[in-house]
Amino acid sequence: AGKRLRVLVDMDGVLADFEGGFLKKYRARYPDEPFITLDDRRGFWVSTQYEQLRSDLYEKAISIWQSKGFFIDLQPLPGGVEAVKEMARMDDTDVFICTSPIKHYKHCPYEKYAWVEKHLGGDFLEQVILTRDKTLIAGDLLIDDKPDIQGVEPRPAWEHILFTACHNQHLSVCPSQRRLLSWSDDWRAVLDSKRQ
Ligand code: DGP
Repeated sequence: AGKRLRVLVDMDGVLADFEGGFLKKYRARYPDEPFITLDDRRGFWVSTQYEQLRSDLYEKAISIWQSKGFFIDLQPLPGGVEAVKEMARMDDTDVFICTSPIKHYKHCPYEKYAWVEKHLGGDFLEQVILTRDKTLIAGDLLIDDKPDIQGVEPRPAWEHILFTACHNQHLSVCPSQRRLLSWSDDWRAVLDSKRQ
């Protein structure tokens, strides 16, 4: 009998449409300011690219995800909720949602739990891990759209599967790094490749 497989799934950019939600609310709040289309997004940090566009847009970008309602209003990315529910039903498989809250804690942590309850159900709240350091969390796989995941643990237990997002789609990552292009990609094969 093989051991159980533990899958860590990121939230923003993997299950929840952070980039789309940001752009929509930014344009609604600042209709006269320049913006970056999703096609033109480069780099993980939204605020960094807006700062490069014009320095005062840094604070305006941050104001969007610090606002009440930002995280709970994020739309699910296609197929993500269904994939995670299917993983949770698989034999010998444990799935956790592993997400880093922003440091402006007034709304974000609460709304992340509320989002999970709304889209995955109350039972799934057991599976939520909020951490600013994902290297400390032991798992077989971490499905995440951030290209460089670092923390205090130099040798994390997981293999990072880079989930394709607007900001990382043009990045050439090292050949050993595996990608999931979307939830239509063969995530079941990725899980199977880690089973013993
Ligand atoms: P995670 O996807 O779990 O690694 O969490 C990263 C969070 O940071 C997520 O909520 C998206 C958010 N984020 C994106 N761009 C920026 C940025 O420029 N500054 C900050 N503070 N957070 C950002």
